[in-house]
Amino acid sequence: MNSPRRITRIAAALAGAAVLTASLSAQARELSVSTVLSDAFPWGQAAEKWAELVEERTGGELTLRVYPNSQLVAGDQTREFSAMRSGLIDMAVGSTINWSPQVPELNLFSLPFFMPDEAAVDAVTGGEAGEMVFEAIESRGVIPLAWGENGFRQLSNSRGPISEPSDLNGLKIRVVGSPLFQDTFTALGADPTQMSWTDAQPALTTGAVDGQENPLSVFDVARIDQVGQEHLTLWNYMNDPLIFAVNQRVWDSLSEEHREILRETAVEAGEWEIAMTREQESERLAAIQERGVQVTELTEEQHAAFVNATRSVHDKWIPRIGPELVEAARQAIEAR
Ligand code: X2X
Repeated sequence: MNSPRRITRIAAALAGAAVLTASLSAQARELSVSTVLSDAFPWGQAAEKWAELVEERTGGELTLRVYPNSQLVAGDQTREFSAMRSGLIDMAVGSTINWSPQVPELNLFSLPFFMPDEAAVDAVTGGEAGEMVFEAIESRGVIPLAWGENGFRQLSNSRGPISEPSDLNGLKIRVVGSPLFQDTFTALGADPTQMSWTDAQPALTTGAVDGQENPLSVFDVARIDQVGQEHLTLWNYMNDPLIFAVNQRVWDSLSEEHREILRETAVEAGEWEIAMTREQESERLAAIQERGVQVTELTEEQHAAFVNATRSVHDKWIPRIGPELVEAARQAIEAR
């Protein structure tokens, strides 16, 4: 039975366990990371990679817990930045599009046909313009750490091939909840409807919308063709970088060592994800074509027609983005 000695031993063991638990919880700190897409996509994999590297380099003292599918903002991805700024979310790997309603400078990346290729994107993010964008984020209470990439966004629809602006006439296109997109697709003669990614998939399935735009990785992994999107136009009209970032107060509460680790691992995870996303583009396109999607590439002339049709978007948005920032980006692109 329970002898006094045995009870003492049990009490000692319990006390030991309590001390151990206390010291473990004092050391381990869990931080939430919001993403829109899960780890079925490069975007979600970027966040998981970051978490993995942080766990490893802090010896488990910091744990990043990734919450995909915009679940921390109830599916409303355009509220992610505000939630991170207010501290509802500790960190995020987020899209420049989704944060642009709160950080107007981020609309730089959505200016139609402004960034012609990957080298242009790298020249912008890696140079003075990129620093200006990071300062704009920081001035709003969020610390940006590194870049990732959702990718060049391509146009799909269920009606027919699109090779000139008039092909978009009257087509209902799902766009993200960022006002610039409304302007771009209106300028092109389409009928844009803003909705979250969560709402986009059912809208495509029921045919409530005729088309959408997203990078090839999203089109491929989400099997957008299987909801009737059988026409895809490769028009590279904009690139959608991702940004790894942390709430300011969370950042301030971390040790110098942990901050350094968070930053260097974000850079590593971002570089890894950008390289992977780009490498996979051609095999994704091949897979999409194999599934029967009709792919349209634009001639130089057709491309120019889209550029001309969207000039008014530049006129309206450059003052909001900041002419200096746009100029710094333009120079970086020219010098690439
Ligand atoms: O909603 C979209 O289209 C997505 C998933 O690409 C973004 O979050 C910008």
